[in-house]
Amino acid sequence: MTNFMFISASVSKMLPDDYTGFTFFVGCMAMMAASAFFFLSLNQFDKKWRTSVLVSGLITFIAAVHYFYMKEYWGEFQESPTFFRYVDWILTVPLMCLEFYLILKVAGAKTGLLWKMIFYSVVMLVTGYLGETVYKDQAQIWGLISGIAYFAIAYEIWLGSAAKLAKAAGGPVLEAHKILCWFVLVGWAIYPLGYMLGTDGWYTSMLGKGSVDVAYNIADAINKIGFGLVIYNLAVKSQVKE
Ligand SMILES: *C/C=C(C)/C=C/C=C(C)/C=C/C1=C(C)CCCC1(C)C
Repeated sequence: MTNFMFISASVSKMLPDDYTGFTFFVGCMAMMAASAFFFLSLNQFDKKWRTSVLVSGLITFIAAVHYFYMKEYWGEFQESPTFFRYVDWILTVPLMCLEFYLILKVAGAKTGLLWKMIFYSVVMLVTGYLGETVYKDQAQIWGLISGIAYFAIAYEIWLGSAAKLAKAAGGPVLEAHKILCWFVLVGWAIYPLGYMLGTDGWYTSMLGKGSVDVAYNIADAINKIGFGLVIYNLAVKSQVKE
């Protein structure tokens, strides 16, 4: 009962000109809809592809739950929910690395590749978090370290061992791998831009408070849902062929 009352009391007011709040709200709905779509499609796939599509659904579902908290936090305090944001990322980005590994398994991907990419993403996110919270006045240096780790991920999939495995796999796997590579290079590049928007003294005055969240929210929608759809599409194509 008390729990229920807490939930009903926690619905915060949305101001009509709160565009940032709007993107949190729409983000939450979009992630929920995408999760329903991926989960409900699971039955049509055989075992080999089911795991990949399941992970797509988990990524958007984890995001949906975090967006629920983030939109409340924003509504209540009109402040960036940086903590929830990074908890979401630290769970979902490694799952995106897992997607790369899962589709490349047909070409003999080893778990070493998976751990390497997870390691890079943890470095990228922990240093980004430190730059946005604990060491705000050294945002540049933490952002730089984070950027190097981001570059390492991009290198691995575009030119490193993951790229070689994709070439060896060929066909729809290679096609899907290429599209995912573009997501990482272009879609993920929105995040460092958002980070710069949020760093004091850089562009904060240009677009105002909340612009960092708008950038992150748009990037999340593109990357999490788009990424999932590429995997879904690959699963559909491969299934027809078999
Ligand atoms: C679903 C969430 C995703 C795909 C999040 C990705 C986040 C990044 C690629 C963040 C990158 C950052 C930098 C490259 C430098 C500045 C700090 C970060 C963490 C915003």
